[in-house]
Amino acid sequence: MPTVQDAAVGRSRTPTEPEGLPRPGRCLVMGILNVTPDSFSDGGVYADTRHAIDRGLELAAQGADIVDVGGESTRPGARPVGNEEELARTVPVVRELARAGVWVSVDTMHAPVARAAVEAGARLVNDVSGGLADRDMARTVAAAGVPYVAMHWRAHSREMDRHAHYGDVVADVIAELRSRLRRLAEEGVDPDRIVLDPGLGFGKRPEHDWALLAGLERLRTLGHPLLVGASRKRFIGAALAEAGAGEVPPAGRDVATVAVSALAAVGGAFCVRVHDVGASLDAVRMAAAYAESLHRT
Ligand code: PMM
Repeated sequence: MPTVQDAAVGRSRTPTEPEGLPRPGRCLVMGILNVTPDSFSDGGVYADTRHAIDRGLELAAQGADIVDVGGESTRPGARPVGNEEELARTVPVVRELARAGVWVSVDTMHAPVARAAVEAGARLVNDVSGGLADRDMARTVAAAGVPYVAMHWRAHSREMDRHAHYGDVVADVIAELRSRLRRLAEEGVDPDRIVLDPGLGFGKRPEHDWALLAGLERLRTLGHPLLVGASRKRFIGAALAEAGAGEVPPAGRDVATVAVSALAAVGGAFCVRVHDVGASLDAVRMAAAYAESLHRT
């Protein structure tokens, strides 16, 4: 992989695997566990602790490299829940899964939740705001020394659709992520532990999501591993409808998601975040075999 110049830290970097994460030699699969009553595709399904723990164990048994535990919905228009509620939803689940040997990440924008989850055994912090929603997040992650997913984000869910305006969306997302990287480095986050995410569906219309998916190679010039969160999202539903499949609700988009997982892995994604782990795991395995044979020819 070519070495690229990372403007955030002013030194050469190769976009390889970050420290502190599993290394299976293929794109990682992160299983989604939303402990929420209102997430867009699985809200309410795993809202109680016991049920959520069982689902997390099931995701791990299906082969998830990481199980991503979230306690606050980020669906368009969603209302914030407050730290107490988010802590109560996530920490017991994180603790039990970590105790069972599962590699757990916590999906939160809030530093107190990230801190408590890491104390309970989470090994990764997944922040859809890339540190913009809580000014203590960067310092918290730096102190915890865990890998950090910084997603491209412009505004909270209730207003993000108003911010879906771009020139060249790939160039704009690269510029905004680069400025995030600079700030995160200034606040002490180890660049070798930062994973970037273009933030599909967050302040983006379907055409933006497709452009970002097709632009992974350009995004990789940032010099960091990329996480892609496409699972069941609106742009997949829009493409299905456009292609004549009719209105497909989120829970019916898993097969299409698997295809997108393969595309993302072939495009060089480091990790895909999905609801249906088993099928995407096979997809990224096929992508690895394909990439391997491309290298040989
Ligand atoms: N999408 C959602 C939640 N968390 N985290 C990352 N890093 N990337 C994403 O694209 C992302 C995320 C929203 O989807 P969900 O409600 O199905 O979890």
